[in-house]
Amino acid sequence: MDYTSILTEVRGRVGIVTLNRPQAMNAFNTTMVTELFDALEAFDKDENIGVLIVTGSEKAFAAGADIKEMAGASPFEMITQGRVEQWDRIRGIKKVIIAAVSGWALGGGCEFAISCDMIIASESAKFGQPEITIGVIPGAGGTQRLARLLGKNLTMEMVINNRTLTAAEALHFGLANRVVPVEGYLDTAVAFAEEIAARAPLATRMAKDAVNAAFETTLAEGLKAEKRNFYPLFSTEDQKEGMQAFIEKRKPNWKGK
Ligand code: DAK
Repeated sequence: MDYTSILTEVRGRVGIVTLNRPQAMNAFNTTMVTELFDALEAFDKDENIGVLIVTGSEKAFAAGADIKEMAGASPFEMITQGRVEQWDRIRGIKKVIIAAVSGWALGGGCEFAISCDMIIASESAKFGQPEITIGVIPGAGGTQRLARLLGKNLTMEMVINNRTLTAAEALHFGLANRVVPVEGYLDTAVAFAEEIAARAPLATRMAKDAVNAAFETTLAEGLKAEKRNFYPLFSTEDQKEGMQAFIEKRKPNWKGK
C-alpha cells in the first residue's frame, strides 16, 4: 500500500504501524486516521500476523487531532465527515494491539493509546488530554476510557485541568503495562508482542474480547460474555493440544484451529 502519513513494517509475526507526520508531532489529520485504520484492518486479516503494534517517534507518539485541520470545522462537518465512525474502527480489530508510546501522547494521541489493549511506554512518554486548553473536551473516548482506567478524580484533573501523566505515573496508575528506556523501546515492545503472538491464537482473541466486555457492560452480562467465549474453545484443536501438552510435559504446538 502507498501510505503517505504512516509506515508499515512486519517483524516476525508482529505488524507495526508507525505514525509518520514528524512536521506536526504526528497529529492525526484525516488522511493519517484513514491510513492507520486501513493498515490495522489489513494486518488483522493477515494470517501471518499475530499481534499489532502502533508507535510514533521517540519525541511524539501523537499530539492529538490536527488542530489546524479541525479549527474551522462546523459541528455539522465534524459529524458528517465520519470522524466518529473512523475512530470506532479500532473496536473491530480482533488481534491484540499494543501501543508503543514515546514522547507526547496528547488528546487523540492519548485516546488512541488507551483504546489499544496494552501500552509499552518509554521513559519519556507523557499522557494528557489538553483539549480544555483549546476550548473543547476529548472527543474520541478520553472521558470514558480514562475514567474506567484511572477512576473519576484523576480523570477529572486530566480533562479539566490539563494534568499530564509522566511515564512513571502512567505505570503507577495502571495506564502503562511497562516503562522501558527510550533507546530500543520499540524493540522491547516487539519482543513483548512476539511473546503474545506465540500463544494460542483463538484463545488470545477470545480473551481480548472477554476483557473488553468488562468495559462495556454490567458484571452479570460480562460474566455471560466470558462463558460465551470460554466454552467454544473446547471445540478447538488448540485446547486439546494445550492440555495434552501439559499432561505430557512438553511445549504445545498451536495451530490456530
Ligand atoms: N495539530 C496540528 N499541529 C500540531 C499539533 C496538533 N495537535 N501538535 C503540534 N503541532 C505542530 C505545531 O503547530 C508545530 O508546527 P509548526 O509551527 O512548526 O508548523 C509542530 O507541530 C511542532 O510543534 P511545537 O513547536 O509546538 O513543538 P513543542 O515541542 O514546542 O511542543 C507539544 C510539543 C506536543 C507539547 C505542542 O505542540 C502541543 O501542545 N500540541 C498540541 C497538543 C494538543 O492540544 N492536542 C489536543 C488536540 S485536540 C474526534 C476524535 C479525536 C479528537 C477530536 C474529535 N472525533 C471522533 C470526533 C481529538 C482532538 C484533539 O486531540
